[in-house]
Amino acid sequence: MEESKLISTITERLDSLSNFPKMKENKSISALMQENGISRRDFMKWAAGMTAMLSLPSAFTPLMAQAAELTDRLPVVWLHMAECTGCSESLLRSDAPTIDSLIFDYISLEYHETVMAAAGWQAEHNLEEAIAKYKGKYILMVEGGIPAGSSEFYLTVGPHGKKGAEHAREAAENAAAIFAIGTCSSFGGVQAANPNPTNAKPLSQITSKPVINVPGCPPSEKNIVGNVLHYILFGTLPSLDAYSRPKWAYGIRIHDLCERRGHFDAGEFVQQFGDEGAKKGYCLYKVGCKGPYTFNNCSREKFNQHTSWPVQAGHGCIGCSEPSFWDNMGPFEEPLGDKLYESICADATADKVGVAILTVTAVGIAAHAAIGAVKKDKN
Ligand code: FSX
Ligand code: SF4
Ligand code: F3S
Repeated sequence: MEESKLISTITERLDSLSNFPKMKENKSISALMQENGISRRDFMKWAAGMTAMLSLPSAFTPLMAQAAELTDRLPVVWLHMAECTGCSESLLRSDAPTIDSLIFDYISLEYHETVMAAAGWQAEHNLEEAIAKYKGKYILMVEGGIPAGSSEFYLTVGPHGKKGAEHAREAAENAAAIFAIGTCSSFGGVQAANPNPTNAKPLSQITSKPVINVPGCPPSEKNIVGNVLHYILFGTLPSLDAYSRPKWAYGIRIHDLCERRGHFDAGEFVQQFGDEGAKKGYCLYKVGCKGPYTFNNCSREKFNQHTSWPVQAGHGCIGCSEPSFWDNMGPFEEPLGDKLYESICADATADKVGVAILTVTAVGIAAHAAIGAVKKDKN
């Protein structure tokens, strides 16, 4: 769709959304920002950053700001399955609240076990009520892998003793959009790591409804909030990759925009943590960086208000947004080399093609690292 047409479609959508009642007696987003020492100028800068992150032209910035103001019109139900709550924490725990975390406060969270006061019967009642009241209108976010056991008897939640899988399936049934938040919910995560004793599954295997995966262990707050804003702006599924991840966030490899990439290309590697190469900021491939095999926007968007990210802090990427990274990317402080080659031969899984492609890349990357190092030694 051409830009002006798209702008008018979105404007119409936002106007109609602004006629929806506010879900709660929230302060306006501007008041909330002001209270936390964030100026309108900072807010607009953030909106411009979000616009660029979603690969939209800068003309969309005012619409992005308006969409952020309307995040309190969409009810959100957030369910916890088996996980460490790191996904919620990545949004909630910051000593100086970021605009993303304030938006998370502002979103109309109708149900979220970590932040709500209710417990027991009351909590379960609130969940049922939210699902019935906002039928077909709420956004469902599910965090955590879903243990399926042999008869789904794991993860019994609440006074009725319902199973996590039942909760997730029922909530998915009438949701307007469904996000699997974190690698656990997207791909099974640490629970599903070999030997997966609870038969943990990703959300997409529990419901037949379309699920948008937002992986990362935990995912960046920008990718969570960005998905909500994308939904408010467009009301449709974003363009997804083969693993149902939005391409605007997971369309690039960590390695492609890494600030240490020049050192990789020049064959300059950290050989062990703390050596001269580490002090010079050399590439972390040989101490285990999985950036060449990992699709995520960390090297572009960074964390903590764009200040740093794992590789900048001196540790390699561990591939936390990839399926089965606990099994496939380890050991985390050793290069992958051609290790995967053996594991695929032994393991005829459905992921064979994906892993095989990865392996070809792995062998190529390992070869580059070796050749690069030889060249360097000759020099
Ligand atoms: Fe933890 Fe979320 Fe990792 Fe999983 O993040 S940070 S184990 S993705 O489900 O809580
Ligand atoms: Fe950066 Fe890792 Fe790639 Fe090296 S291997 S350039 S540290 S992403
Ligand atoms: Fe995860 Fe790698 Fe980013 S470990 S947070 S995908 S740098």
